[in-house]
Amino acid sequence: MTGPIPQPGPPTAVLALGSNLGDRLARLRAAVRALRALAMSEVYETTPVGGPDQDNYLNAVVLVPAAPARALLAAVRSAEEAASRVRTVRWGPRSLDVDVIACGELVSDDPEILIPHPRAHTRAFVCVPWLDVDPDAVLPGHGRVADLVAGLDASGVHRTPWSLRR
Ligand code: PH2
Ligand code: MG
Ligand code: MG
Repeated sequence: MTGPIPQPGPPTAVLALGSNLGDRLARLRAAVRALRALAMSEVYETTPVGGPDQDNYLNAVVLVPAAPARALLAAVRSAEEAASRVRTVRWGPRSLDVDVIACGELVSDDPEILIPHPRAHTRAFVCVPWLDVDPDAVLPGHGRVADLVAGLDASGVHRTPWSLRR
């Protein structure tokens, strides 16, 4: 084999962001700043999956420095609270939802913060943007994210021209 030896980057956690209430793009951008994202995906407009009849989401995935499960949960909650999130209906409309998807090989069976996220492998609105920030991503227990995407219905996931940077 020739060529440079690939250097692993710093350990990161994968967070999925979603918003379908208010100024969706502004909410995601504020979350990216609050969470000190190291890398960010494109922004996708997505058809709601599950829950009541509701408006389309904007979804994205960001990488943040790896941390213990409870520290990730605290960061996520504080970003959600800063977006004035109110918890009402499960899977219902929300100003900002931040879910911890994975953190390397970390497994958390803490009911407050399950890692890896138990439904991530079924969600094109998570797996498609994840590939933007890590084309070689692996979801522990489910394999390569690129392979998962190949088997998911991504017809409701549309890349937008908008950027999380501003
Ligand atoms: N989040 C949910 C339920 N359904 N659908 C889309 N398209 N995007 C989401 O972020 C989303 C959803 C629960 O958190
Ligand atoms: Mg969610
Ligand atoms: Mg959530």
